[in-house]
Amino acid sequence: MDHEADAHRTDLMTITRFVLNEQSKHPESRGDFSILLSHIVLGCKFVCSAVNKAGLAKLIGLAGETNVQGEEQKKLDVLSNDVFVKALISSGRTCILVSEEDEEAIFVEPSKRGRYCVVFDPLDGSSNIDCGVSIGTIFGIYMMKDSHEPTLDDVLQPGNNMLAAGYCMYGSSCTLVLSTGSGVNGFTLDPSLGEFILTHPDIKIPKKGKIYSVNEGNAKNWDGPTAKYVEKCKFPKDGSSPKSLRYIGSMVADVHRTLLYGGIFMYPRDKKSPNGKLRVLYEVFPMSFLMEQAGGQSFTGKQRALDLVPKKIHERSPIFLGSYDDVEEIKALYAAEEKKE
Ligand code: FDP
Repeated sequence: MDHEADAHRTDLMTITRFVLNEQSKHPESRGDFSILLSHIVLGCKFVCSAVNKAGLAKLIGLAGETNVQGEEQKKLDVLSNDVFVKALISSGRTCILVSEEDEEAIFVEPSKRGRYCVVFDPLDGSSNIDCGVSIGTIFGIYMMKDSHEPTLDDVLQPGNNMLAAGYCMYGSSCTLVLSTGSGVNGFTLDPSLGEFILTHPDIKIPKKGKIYSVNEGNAKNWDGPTAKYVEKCKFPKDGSSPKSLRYIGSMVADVHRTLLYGGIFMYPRDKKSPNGKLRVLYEVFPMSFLMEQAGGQSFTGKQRALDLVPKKIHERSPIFLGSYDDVEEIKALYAAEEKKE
């Protein structure tokens, strides 16, 4: 009998235990962050359960409202947003919430206020809900620097100032990927225990990948560097094999695959959308934070993504993120283009 293996199997590292371990490395910590995270985890479990029951519970369908981006909201979007907003406020640790689903930021009333600002997309990839494709929640966490009255400027900070970021993917399994600024760890929900268990410790993205991920339907409107890069992926001139194309159209799923297998995920600017499609605060920043923490890079076409300073809470930005070497190539193409201009 392999006692060591058995001990390993029975000694489960739950996300709660993991976060408490991390907390113990900071003796000055009052446990506020652990409490906040436990409320986010609860939100993820709730949404996971709702997503799994969606077809049965007739939750799928339009709720008859339109969100800030002019998209029709699904019932699951509305539900997920409600769940996260309530979970975050009831943690007593938040002061400002920015959700993809709400036009205005939510300022938590003083009696329930804490020091953290949370930016989130409660259910990203909503066009995939009705056909059962993986969708997810994305979040980023900032901390108020001092105890002033909260203002929008507290969330309009560069991604570099984020304290933590993560996503939860509702797919063939429910996976929560988290970084608190010292590496990236992945946890899988064990439905029988109702606990997220550490299954992907210290995720590192391969330095170079074999996959590119982009909506090629937009190719006719791409700029020069994006078009050149994709051409190189398909027809490499250095004797290497062409890259494979994988595009789910659900950011969490596409980024998750990129993180584990390597490669590049792109949502570039194009003639129709000069700022791309993805939102800076709750899509670009959290995913860029995770990529850098896993050893990859993230670039907007002009600069390191985490250096952006958003002016509006629902601002968009082009994004190229993934394996270090692959992002280096797109950076070189943009640098060459800039020289020509
Ligand atoms: P969706 O429109 O389904 O909500 O920002 C939302 C997002 O999905 C991302 O999850 C996804 O990466 C992207 O949009 C897909 O956009 P395209 O359909 O234009 O490719």
